Amino acid sequence: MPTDHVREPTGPRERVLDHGATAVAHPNIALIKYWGKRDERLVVPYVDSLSMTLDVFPTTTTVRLDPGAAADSVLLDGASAGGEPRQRVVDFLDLVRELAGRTERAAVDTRNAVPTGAGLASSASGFAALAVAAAAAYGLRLDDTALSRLARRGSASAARSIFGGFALCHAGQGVGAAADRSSYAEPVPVPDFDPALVIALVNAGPKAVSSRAAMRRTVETSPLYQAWAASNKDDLAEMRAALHRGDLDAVGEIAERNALGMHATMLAARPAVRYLSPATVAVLDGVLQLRRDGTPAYATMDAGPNVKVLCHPADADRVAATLLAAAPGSSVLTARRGPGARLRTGDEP
Ligand code: 2P0
Repeated sequence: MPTDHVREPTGPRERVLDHGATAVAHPNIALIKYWGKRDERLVVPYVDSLSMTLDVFPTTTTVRLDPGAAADSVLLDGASAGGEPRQRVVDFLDLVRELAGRTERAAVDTRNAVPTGAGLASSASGFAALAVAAAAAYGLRLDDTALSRLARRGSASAARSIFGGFALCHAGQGVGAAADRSSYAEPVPVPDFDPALVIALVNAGPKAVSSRAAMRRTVETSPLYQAWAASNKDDLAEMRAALHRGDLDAVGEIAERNALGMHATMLAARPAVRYLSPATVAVLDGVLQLRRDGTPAYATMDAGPNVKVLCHPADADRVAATLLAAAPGSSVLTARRGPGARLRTGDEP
């Protein structure tokens, strides 16, 4: 679905870019985590995961085909990307080109409202937006399941950001093509459950170890990994039931233990991977204090020091104030459930 035709003079030869498509996607936070890949090339997870897509920190990505170009160009927040970030986008475009039977190079312009690489799921919103925009630009007609499978090839958590609200990502069965076909996310409809997620940003800088490298090391060296992966199945079953009951306390308790268990697997890796900082622990103390004082609040942490706290919307301001007091110097923001990835039509700003 081409949305625009853009002419851009590029020096001596005027180059015509066309078939552009723009997509918007939001990050998601896993309540049941994905950690570890059973196929690194195809990005197939070891475990199922379940997440909430947020209404904050969208990524907006435009893909324009550039038939005259010898290579893809990638702009990330206005700056030309190089190294691994660029290579991941180029690899992803190669996959889309292979699926579409096309060869044109592309110009990609992606803008994150979320701090990149800080454990706030920028790769989830990023590859979900790129999947939707690139599929449209290259004329692929994919349903949401196929888009989710495609987004997974960029980043496993991106498979879930294709959908709004709550989404379950299947680890899939078999190996090779069978694993690729059967690993995708689908929505988990729980229309009456609409909690708040208070995000405590204790450090917005990029992380020291990429989640990709950290999960590889965890799978290869942590004696706790298999035990956590096995317990994830029970956590998922209990989480689904708790979501359907709209039981915030059960959802929160399961999410918190699942996240702490995931971090325990990393702490036991050799050498250890530790994303949690002193400020993270201070925020966790704040969450415990809230519960002792009668306010339901439950924490989850990803591949970074920031903490996301699940609570009733009516309690969000109190929770935010407590977390700020627990970790002075941090900033807080309240998110709710947000929309799935979608193409932006030409008349939107
Ligand atoms: C998750 N995380 O389920 C887990 C929990 C972080 C902790 O998915 O290697 O950027 O691109 O598949 O998806 C972060 O890892 O990693 C992540 P790749 P991704 O949200």
